[in-house]
Amino acid sequence: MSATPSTRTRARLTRTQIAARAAYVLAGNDRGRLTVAAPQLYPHMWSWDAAFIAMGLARVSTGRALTELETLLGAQWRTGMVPHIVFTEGETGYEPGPHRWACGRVCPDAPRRPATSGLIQPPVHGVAVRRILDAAHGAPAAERRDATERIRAMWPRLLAWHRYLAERRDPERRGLLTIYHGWESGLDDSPRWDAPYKNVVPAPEFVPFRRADLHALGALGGAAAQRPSDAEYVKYQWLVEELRRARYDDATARRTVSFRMADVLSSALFAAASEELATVADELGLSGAEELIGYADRFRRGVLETADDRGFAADVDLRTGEVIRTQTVAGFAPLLSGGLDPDRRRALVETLVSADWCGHPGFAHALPPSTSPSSSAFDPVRYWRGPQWPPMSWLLIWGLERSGEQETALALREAALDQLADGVFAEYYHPFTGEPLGARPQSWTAAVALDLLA
Ligand code: 9WN
Repeated sequence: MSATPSTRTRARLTRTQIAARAAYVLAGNDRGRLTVAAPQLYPHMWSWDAAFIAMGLARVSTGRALTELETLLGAQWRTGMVPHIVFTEGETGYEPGPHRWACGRVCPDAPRRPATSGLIQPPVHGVAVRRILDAAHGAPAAERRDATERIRAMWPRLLAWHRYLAERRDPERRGLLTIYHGWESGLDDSPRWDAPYKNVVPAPEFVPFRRADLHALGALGGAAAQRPSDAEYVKYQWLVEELRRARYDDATARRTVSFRMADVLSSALFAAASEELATVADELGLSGAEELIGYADRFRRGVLETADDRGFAADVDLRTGEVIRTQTVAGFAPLLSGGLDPDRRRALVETLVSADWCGHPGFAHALPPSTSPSSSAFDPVRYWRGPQWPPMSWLLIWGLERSGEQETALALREAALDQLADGVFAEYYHPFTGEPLGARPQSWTAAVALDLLA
């Protein structure tokens, strides 16, 4: 156990102080046209982090928020794919770096510059665009006009992104997005992927490279026990190698890569983001509203088809057709996609607040853990295997609000702000002690604080 004092003894910030410090963190991590995810551990732009960061920045400046999305979309592939990492030039502190991905070299659809990874992350960008436009409604006329124009200008890229996902990541039209790597889910080492990762076996000649993440975390005083294990990391690296050999071509990857999962949480977020973008299209008179509503319907249905009688959703192993039921936060996907009948929605909210989840009597803050403490896979310090992640709290608060579950949303919002009052803006938190874990300051944590306070 680390010597970090528990939340009970650490100084607590007022709400105004949280907002001021969160804005300060984002300014410190700002590199001009992008905000690094976390200066030491993740010194580049990450796709879904950028969306959350843009939502937070929108509370300070809608113009700067849009710059974030413009930078990300500026790295879009010809296929419409938005890469999970946009590399900042000259930064060598993260592995796998640009030379390992080699996207620009092996794939004609990838940009040569900026260098990017060859994966995706959960498509929450449409949610960010909606929130930026909402924030612009309250801004001075010139800022509002500028925001509207810039959203119009990025619209073809947003549509291309959603089209890419609907066509290339769900060619069988199940309403579920295919992922080829746990990194694509954003919940890298979640127990969701334990079973499918058993089939990921690096070739005997594969030489794993140095783990820069452990070095960076060590410098921050964090322990290796907070990160995915070495055994998992070799598989992560091997999957990158498999994808590179497939030249990041979706049709080839579907045949050759040893991990192919239907990700229920990303699918729910895709449904929600499509719906949000459709409202933007309506408001600004842009094309594609019907198409987006079509995606929202299809993916909502896909998510709900995996739900059990309590509304709890599951991933599907597309290599075997097996439904993989795990006690992870992804099970609450229907609260994000919407569409559950009122009985099952109630049941799902009751599960969320039960002692197996947020309501565990030992928790420092009644927030969703990444994995249920009642699961045998639960680990309170290790990454997505137990700790509480502020962006995940944000998503569930947002989903609850959209589902009309205001009371629960409010309780979670209070708990989330209470957690963030430590002023550390950590990547994730120990559910029992409230101890900050992982990278710090983490940009998306600061960003969700700003949005929650708005
Ligand atoms: C791999 C940046 C990202 C987040 C992910 C989180 C972590 C990367 C890593 O950091 O993943 O993409 O190196 O561990 O799991 O959700 O986007 O903050």
